[in-house]
Amino acid sequence: MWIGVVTLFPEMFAALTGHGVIGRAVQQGLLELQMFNPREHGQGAYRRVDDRPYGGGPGMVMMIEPLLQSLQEARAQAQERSLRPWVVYMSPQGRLLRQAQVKAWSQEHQRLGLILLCGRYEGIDERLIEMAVDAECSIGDYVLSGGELPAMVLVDALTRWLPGALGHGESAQEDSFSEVWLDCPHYTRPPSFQGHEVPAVLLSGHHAEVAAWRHRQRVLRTASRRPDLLSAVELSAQERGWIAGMVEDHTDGA
Ligand code: 9WO
Repeated sequence: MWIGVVTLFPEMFAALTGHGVIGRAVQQGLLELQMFNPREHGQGAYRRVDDRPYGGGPGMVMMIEPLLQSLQEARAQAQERSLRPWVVYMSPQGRLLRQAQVKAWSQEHQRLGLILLCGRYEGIDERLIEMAVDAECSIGDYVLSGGELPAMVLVDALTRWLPGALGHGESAQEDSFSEVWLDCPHYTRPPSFQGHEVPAVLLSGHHAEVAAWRHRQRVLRTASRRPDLLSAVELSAQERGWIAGMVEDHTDGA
């Protein structure tokens, strides 16, 4: 997958490409990350990329022209690879990123490529969004100092779905569970630690019982911690029963 990133701080992305799953994906050629710095198209001797906001107020706004030139540079690189990438602006005003969308985009944009636009200051000139942005993407309801960390979050989430990116031991949780339910609790040795025990079923060796226990834990944790996620699923009678028993049992696993 080819991903172009338009950013004033390309060095930040070394944190992503230098380690672990993403680093390996880059080395294996599964992921190509290309940086485009609007500073190179800045105006005047000081390579200016920001200006004061019309209407007044504090802070600065990123100017259209340097960003548009970086976008054109990125598009040209995409074209050389026969790609037709979307431009995605990382912004708290965007649609909230979810795992189902990550999975869909990882497939879609393996064919098309992706250009991630990272804002700084108070943001970018709205006309650039109208003219050149296909989607706005938020990773959560908080304001940061720029779009770079959210862009890295998106690249990380997408890369995990690239065929061959994860090792044998790792799984992208391809089952339908990962989009719907929270994860179950995990344990490793020792079986008893300072009076805290590993649930006996996990030591039993009964694979079917382990699977059933894990599924129940996922359902109960989702119901107790993120009930908002339940509206997206059709609950089975068994799952409804587990949730109904939650309050009496005090066994929400949370
Ligand atoms: C600042 C601000 C202040 C008060 C109310 C709303 C506000 N929004 C912003 C804002 O969007 N500032 C941005 C800083 C300008 C563009 C880049 N910045 C950014 C991107 N901060 N946080 C993100 C971001 C992107 C995706 N997902 C979560 C946060």
